Amino acid sequence: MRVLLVSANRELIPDPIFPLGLAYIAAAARQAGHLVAVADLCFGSRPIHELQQQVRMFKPDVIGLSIRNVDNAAYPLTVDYLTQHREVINAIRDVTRTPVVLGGSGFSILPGAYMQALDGDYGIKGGDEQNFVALLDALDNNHDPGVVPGVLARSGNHPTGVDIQTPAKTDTNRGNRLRPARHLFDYARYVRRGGTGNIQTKRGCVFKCNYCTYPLLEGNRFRVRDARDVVDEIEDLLREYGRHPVFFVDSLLNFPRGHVEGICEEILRRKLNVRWSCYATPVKLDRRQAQLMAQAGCEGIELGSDAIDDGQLERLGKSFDAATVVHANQYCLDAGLRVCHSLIFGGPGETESSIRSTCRALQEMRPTAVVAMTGVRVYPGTPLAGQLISSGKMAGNDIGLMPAFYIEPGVANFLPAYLQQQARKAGNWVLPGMEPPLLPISQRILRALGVSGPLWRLLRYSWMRQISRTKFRRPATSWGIPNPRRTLP
Ligand code: B12
Ligand code: SF4
Repeated sequence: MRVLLVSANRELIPDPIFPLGLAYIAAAARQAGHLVAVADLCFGSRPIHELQQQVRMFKPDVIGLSIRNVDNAAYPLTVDYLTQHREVINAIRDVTRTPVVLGGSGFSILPGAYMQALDGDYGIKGGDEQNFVALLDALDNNHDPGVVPGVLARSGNHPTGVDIQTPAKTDTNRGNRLRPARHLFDYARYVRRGGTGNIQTKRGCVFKCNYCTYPLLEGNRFRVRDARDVVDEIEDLLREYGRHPVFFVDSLLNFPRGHVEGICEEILRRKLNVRWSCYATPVKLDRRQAQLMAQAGCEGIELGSDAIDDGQLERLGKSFDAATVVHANQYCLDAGLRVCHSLIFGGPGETESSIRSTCRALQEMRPTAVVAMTGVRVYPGTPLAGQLISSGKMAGNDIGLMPAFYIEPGVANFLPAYLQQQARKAGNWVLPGMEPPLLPISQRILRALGVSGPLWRLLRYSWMRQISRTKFRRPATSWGIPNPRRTLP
């Protein structure tokens, strides 16, 4: 079949991100013998027009539309991408009647609602490339696509638009060493403009943080790649595209124990000169692990700490206590790693005292950077959504197509001003929902000057604070529209 794969994502902040997931889908479809073309809307000056032209010329039998982001997950400066996704699908419908298959992480969070909102012909929830291949086969052979795992057909929509989530099916590609078809895209441009490439070493997450979608998207077990296979891919990347830093897109790179160690040892064994960064958990992050990561080229880790207060960590369903975060932070700094803490303030049960204790701990820990969210983004199908609905704190209808956030009412008035004050005092904090993290133009200039790797690690410099802390009030996004109804209390 002739398959056109479209990456709808045009967000350039914090960086343009190479559509790795769609590159996997493309590789699987090619491996199954289909003729694949891609339309990447990220950089084009007239992306919609260019897409229509490509559809007319390529004449696809099937179009796969990848929807990565639903919104920017930040409050109150929430940016919702639905309008832009509608624009893309309408443009396709204007020029062809070819069936459109929706997929991607954004779609998989709200499959039923997105099927309705975009009027997709088919949708595939989750990341198993073989499901897409099976759907293509079914369409090619006039079989019933409804029997393909993870597939939603038009008739199968949930009438309410609110999704009933089940964990994504375990994917099968780990065994056959599928490599993303990066060559079909302009990977080098993403590296130039975004400062990093990306690579995946495993899927899934075994932890049960109550607000998190990752176990729903990728499954609640780890499926890990062999370290040699991962490092082969890194070597290929550096050979084909020149030396550049990579971001490991795994939910957490340093768990289960032994996984990151295997990759680091293989990098060191091959004397590979690569800079990389990743998400990590403080669980079992000890001195040895931090040192090994630093030796193998890690230039920064983003710790999913969420809070540094025992009560609040427990309420968020985290699997560690505040002392574990403090120690992990210290091991990383001692090893020379830069550390950015991702925090969520205002979740259920948060109090002024728990907020202050997290901020006090941060002052003492002196991390490289802090990204602090005001309120917690509530996604359908998560344990948090269930708790909030059953306790009457949110209505089921509130947790659907429009981005929903929860801020504990007792701290709603105190929190925004307090966080802004902390951010001003510390100097290295980013408050994505309240202060735009970076001007698109500043991002562009930094990357054009050859600054690569994660930009948060530069927040310790006052010039960086200057360009990311301007008083501008425009959207913190290149093409999304902040929702004007959302204001600070
Ligand atoms: C790593 C990551 C980042 C890194 C990326 C670094 C890099 N250089 O790659 C950073 C930190 C920069 C980042 C930024 C953002 N991110 Co992010 N990120 C992720 C994460 C953890 C993994 C993404 C990834 O690469 N996965 C690996 C690939 C292989 O999987 P995939 O893309 O999902 O593709 C698979 C399937 O979805 C499917 N698929 C994909 N396309 C298609 C198409 C079709 C037709 C089909 C059938 C299937 C299909 O098959 C693929 C193969 O398995 C996800 C969470 C997650 N676990 O998915 C969040 C996630 C994608 N991010 C999210 C968000 C919100 C953002 C930001 C908007 C946050 C912000 N305010 O800055 C920005 C947007 C940046 C941008 N320009 O788009 C959300 C999106 C949902 C939402 N709320 O909208 C997610 C899902 C996290 C969440 N909150 O649940 N992110
Ligand atoms: S927040 Fe991190 S550790 Fe917790 S479930 Fe999500 S990906 Fe796993």
